[in-house]
Amino acid sequence: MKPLVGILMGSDSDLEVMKEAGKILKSFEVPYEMKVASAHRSPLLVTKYAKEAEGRGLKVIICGAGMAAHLAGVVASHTLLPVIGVPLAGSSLGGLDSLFSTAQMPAGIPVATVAIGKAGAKNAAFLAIQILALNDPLLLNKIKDYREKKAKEIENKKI
Ligand code: RP5
Repeated sequence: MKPLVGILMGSDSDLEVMKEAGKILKSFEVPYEMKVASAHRSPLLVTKYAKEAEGRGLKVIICGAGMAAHLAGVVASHTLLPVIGVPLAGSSLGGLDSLFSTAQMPAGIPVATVAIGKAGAKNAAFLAIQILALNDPLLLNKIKDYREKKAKEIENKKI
């Protein structure tokens, strides 16, 4: 199946965290692709990817990057698809640097920024699923079922 979600990351050192997004998408049977493309080390590749994404059928792009994390912002500047940014830790600033770099986009070019690290990677996938579910009743039911299951798990917790 053609991928609906593109997961980009600035380095293969980001894979350990960003694969969490892939796991969630897979569990909801949402086709996705993963690629390393760096806004500073391979800027032409990032530009090409972002410009061609919509034409290739992608609906949402998730970008994970650490340090001076401009990947999501650069991608967002080249496409009208929704872009979700995952700030990654790993630097001496623990991810605060990437959080600010990803979230603090000037007005007009939005990046939907999620939490730092694995929780953010997972939430990026959930947000992508919710965006896709706007036009996909089956996917909407799946996400509703998931939420109900999670709520029941909490209700049934014994401590
Ligand atoms: C960013 O710099 C990447 O997204 C990564 O999080 C960070 C460090 O990259 P490596 O030096 O590990 O390749 O561009």
